[in-house]
Amino acid sequence: MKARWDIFCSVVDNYGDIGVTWRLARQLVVEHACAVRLWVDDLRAFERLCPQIDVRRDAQWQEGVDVRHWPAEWPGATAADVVIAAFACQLPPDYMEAMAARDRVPLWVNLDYLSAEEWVVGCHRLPSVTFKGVQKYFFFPGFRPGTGGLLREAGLLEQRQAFQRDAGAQQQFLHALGIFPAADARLISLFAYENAGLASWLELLSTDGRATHLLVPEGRILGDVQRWLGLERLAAGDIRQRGALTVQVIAFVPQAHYDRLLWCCDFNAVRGEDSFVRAQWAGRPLLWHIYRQDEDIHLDKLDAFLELYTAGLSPAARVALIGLWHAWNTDGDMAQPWKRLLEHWPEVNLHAETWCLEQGLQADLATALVQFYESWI
Ligand code: TRH
Repeated sequence: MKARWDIFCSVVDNYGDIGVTWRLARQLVVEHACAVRLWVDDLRAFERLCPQIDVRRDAQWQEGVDVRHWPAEWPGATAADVVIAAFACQLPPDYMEAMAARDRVPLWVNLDYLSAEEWVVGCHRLPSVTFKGVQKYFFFPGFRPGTGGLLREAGLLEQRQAFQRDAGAQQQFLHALGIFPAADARLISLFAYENAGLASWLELLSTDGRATHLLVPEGRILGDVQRWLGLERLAAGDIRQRGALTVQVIAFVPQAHYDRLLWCCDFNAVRGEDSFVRAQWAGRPLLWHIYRQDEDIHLDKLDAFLELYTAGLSPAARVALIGLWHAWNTDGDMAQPWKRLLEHWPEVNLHAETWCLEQGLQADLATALVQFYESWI
């Protein structure tokens, strides 16, 4: 009998909640033969990442996953063997009653936010609250040994490396998206929240000795791009040139295509959680726009990651990379930090691949969850 898993996803904002849970659900089905229902409260957000989603349907199969629209009422709910509440979302009370009513209570897991902080190791897999005899556990993704690891599909790094070795495949992929960068241009993707520091970076890129082709998926940073270009409106398909800089707005692409886009680029600006991890699997230098939290606590999270990520760099490259990431996350001036990073480009480039391969040695998150369940039963 296949183990039955229920994953609950409440879309708080943006796309990270659904991005992570959809990826996890597919991997559990494909690689671990689990029967997975994915309960999502916002199918429109889901549709952006997975255009096959029919937003009018309450139940549908997508890539082997039983996708359900989270209903308002849960009469006659049946609970699965493993219940994942993603990012501390509240389970429906009737569903919790169904968990408690099972002959064998389910494994109840809170899949937490990703953090490189040290305390995560101590809290990973610890018991949390109980409900009528059903125990909930913390499960922390992470970069350090002793955490739940990162989402990484089997063979992902090999696929990525093969794609990056194949110039023809990359060109074909980019052309299909309407992207035709000049042969010597630096290709950069830009997925970020609003950022007042963007103008200083674009200004510098436009006066640079080397051409840059900047790909901007439609989203929150677009307002800053428009302002810098002095335009009222930008939309997918628009291309504008300022000096050495070509800015191209592209439509939001399905999740698998976004991976390939990251693999094609020389440098990826990413945000939140899932794109941040995918940029690391791309093995290319990256810039993280971390999700802002009250009292700037996100900056501790940023520094915790930087400490780990830059440990293998020379002191000068380390200072350059940290300087750039700090500037980006404090709406600071990007011109000088970018110039400094370029001085260390070969080292930073090589390091991105080394870091990726090192992280790839750890068990991936889906496997770690399955192992947790197996040891729990
Ligand atoms: O969208 P994000 O900012 O998401 C999250 C949420 O805000 C969440 O509430 C918060 O807690 C978390 O950040 C820290 O960034 P993220 O996590 O990178 O999610 C974006 C998803 O969208 C990711 O799965 C990649 C996908 N994507 C595409 O599929 N196509 C695209 O064209 C792009 C740009 C992204």
